[in-house]
Amino acid sequence: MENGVTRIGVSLPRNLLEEFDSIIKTRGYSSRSEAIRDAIRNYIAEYKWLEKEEGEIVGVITILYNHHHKGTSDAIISLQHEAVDIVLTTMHIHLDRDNCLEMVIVKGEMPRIKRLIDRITTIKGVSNVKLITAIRE
Ligand code: NI
Repeated sequence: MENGVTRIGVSLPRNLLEEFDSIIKTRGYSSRSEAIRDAIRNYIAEYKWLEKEEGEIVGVITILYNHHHKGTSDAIISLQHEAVDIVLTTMHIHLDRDNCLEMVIVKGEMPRIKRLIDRITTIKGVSNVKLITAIRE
């Protein structure tokens, strides 16, 4: 068990919190704090997994973003141009009026792919970035 408890205050967009609350209600969490603790543990586990991966991999980076947000799609495209040696191809799907899903197929050394993911993740307007690595024999 974790020792000690620290209280933190977090500012969140209202719609993000409403969505979170609706999901945790469906999943039966007794408190918002418990759900947030679980979400943070998952975030840490995912990051640690990403850190452990090494060597050359083939994978798909999925990027969800709001295309109304000024500069977001330009920034995503620029990063792909900078990493042209590891980006094999890109598929862009206009999900609805606001959101785009971009799937970038990458092949290269994990540290470079991680760096690309970190940079995409911090672009304003990007709401979700995931890496799916293909299993190779
Ligand atoms: Ni689009």
